[in-house]
Amino acid sequence: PPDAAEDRFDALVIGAGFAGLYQLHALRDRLGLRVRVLEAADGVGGTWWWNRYPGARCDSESHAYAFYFSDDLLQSWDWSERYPQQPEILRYLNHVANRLDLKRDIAFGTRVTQARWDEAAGLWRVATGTGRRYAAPFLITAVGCLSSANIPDIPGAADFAGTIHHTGEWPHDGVDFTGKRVGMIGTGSTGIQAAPVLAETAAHLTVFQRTANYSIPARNRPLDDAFKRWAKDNAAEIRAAMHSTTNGHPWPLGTRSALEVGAEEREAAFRAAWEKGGLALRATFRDILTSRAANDTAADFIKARIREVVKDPATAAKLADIDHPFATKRPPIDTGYFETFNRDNVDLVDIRADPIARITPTGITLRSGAEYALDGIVFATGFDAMTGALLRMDIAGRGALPLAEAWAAGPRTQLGLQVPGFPNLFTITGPGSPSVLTNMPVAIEQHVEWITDCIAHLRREGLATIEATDDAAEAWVAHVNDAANATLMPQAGHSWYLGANVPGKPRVFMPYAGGMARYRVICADVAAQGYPGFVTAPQGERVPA
Ligand code: NA7
Repeated sequence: PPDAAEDRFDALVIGAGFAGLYQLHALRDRLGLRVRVLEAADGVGGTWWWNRYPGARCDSESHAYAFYFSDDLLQSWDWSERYPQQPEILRYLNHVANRLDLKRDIAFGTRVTQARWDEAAGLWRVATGTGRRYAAPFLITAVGCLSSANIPDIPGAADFAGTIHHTGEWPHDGVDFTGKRVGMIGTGSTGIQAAPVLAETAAHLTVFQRTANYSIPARNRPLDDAFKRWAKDNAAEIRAAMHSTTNGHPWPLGTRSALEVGAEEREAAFRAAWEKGGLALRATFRDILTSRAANDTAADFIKARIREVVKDPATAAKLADIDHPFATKRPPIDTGYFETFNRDNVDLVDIRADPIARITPTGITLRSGAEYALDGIVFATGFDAMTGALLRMDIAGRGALPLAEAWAAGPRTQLGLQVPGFPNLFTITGPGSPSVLTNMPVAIEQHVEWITDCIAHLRREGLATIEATDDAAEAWVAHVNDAANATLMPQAGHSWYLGANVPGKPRVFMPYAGGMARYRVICADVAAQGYPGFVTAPQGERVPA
């Protein structure tokens, strides 16, 4: 019997970032469904609500980091910079939510604590931290790929007398480091963005580096009116370009091999990309991510730039001692990262050579006994990527099967969108989707539209449930694996693509590396052929197990 204290909807969406906002709009305003979005935060924004650390900005270019499904949204918004900062993206998402009148259907401050498939009722029953319960036949997760903080388990952290903050859970009124000695752990995209900004206010910044990393200058700049006009006038062309590329950015990969041109020409191409900034260097040649010899030429070029920029040779050597191929971990872009180490108030500590032993009340102590006195510690240590946010919600499917059990050996999905044993559960940017290897809004639009079309199909056909088959998931996991192995990406042992950053997590290459354009075709074919790889059942009938 329906619980009296339970709110019934046609669909529940978890999360109000890019994905949840568009999913709400699509289901409510195109299909006419009664939808509720459940959002843990007190506002929209997702990633951009939580990640308020100093220097937080997007690595996609602003004109491409936006919704393209609505001309009104495109024409009613102007980005101020080539790479938008967190506050501007948050303003943009509020603009979207207001323009489409979305907030009235979002329950803020509502963290999902449990979701159970009720087979007899054909409903997902959802419990939340507020005590309010919800139910709907469709449950769609829009929880992001990088939203469950990876907090390192360092002995003594609880006794630290100063402040400790993870970048992805940053206080909304900021942290004042003026005159403070700050230690930052982690040199991924986040640490590389934060270090130059932290160094400007802190009395002293110590960067604790476990794994040296490549980074390319972003060459961020304000956008002029001519560019803003151009982007608006050419929205259709930009959209078409983003739909045609492997990475969802509006620029294609090079067509030549790095090895088919002479050393001088190659160097000139890398130089031009370095001056252009951002992700251009990865796109110079077609085989940067597939041939180790080609990759080495790009890697050597970047290492030479690091040694050129950083004045102290010992520090330069540590920063350039990079052991993974370029772009096999998410390639950061920066504004003055390597230059920061030329400041008098910044030091680099190599914790690969001398690991952190413990946090003491006054700072960090390394295994050698070296001590660093600190007033504040910043964990720029990343996320339990792709699966973390899903697994912490306590989702159970048919036969009360916990998702954690279904994924004990690594995530298993059909197209990254559905999990066998979990009828009517859709995972936007789930593991097995290209999401994190692409310009995220492009992946999100495609996922949302596919899910919306799928639900429309079910309703049209009088079908109540859809569920990925085991065989389809097995084949898709194998295909995701093959796609990864066709690149150099699995060679980066430390990458969060592989789950290797979280102790005890199964090592499975999670995102689909076959390219967004190819993925788009595969998904469209599945829909056009009547959803092979999925089982559907009419109202009142069980999905065959
Ligand atoms: P990343 O890319 O996962 O980087 C995390 C960094 O923190 C990385 O340098 C890690 O070193 C380091 N780390 C993680 N755990 C520890 C411990 N326990 N001790 C020392 N150092 C540690 O996360 P980001 O937040 O920078 O970026 C995430 C994504 O957000 C980014 O790719 C963009 O898509 C946006 P490791 O390499 O594991 O040795």
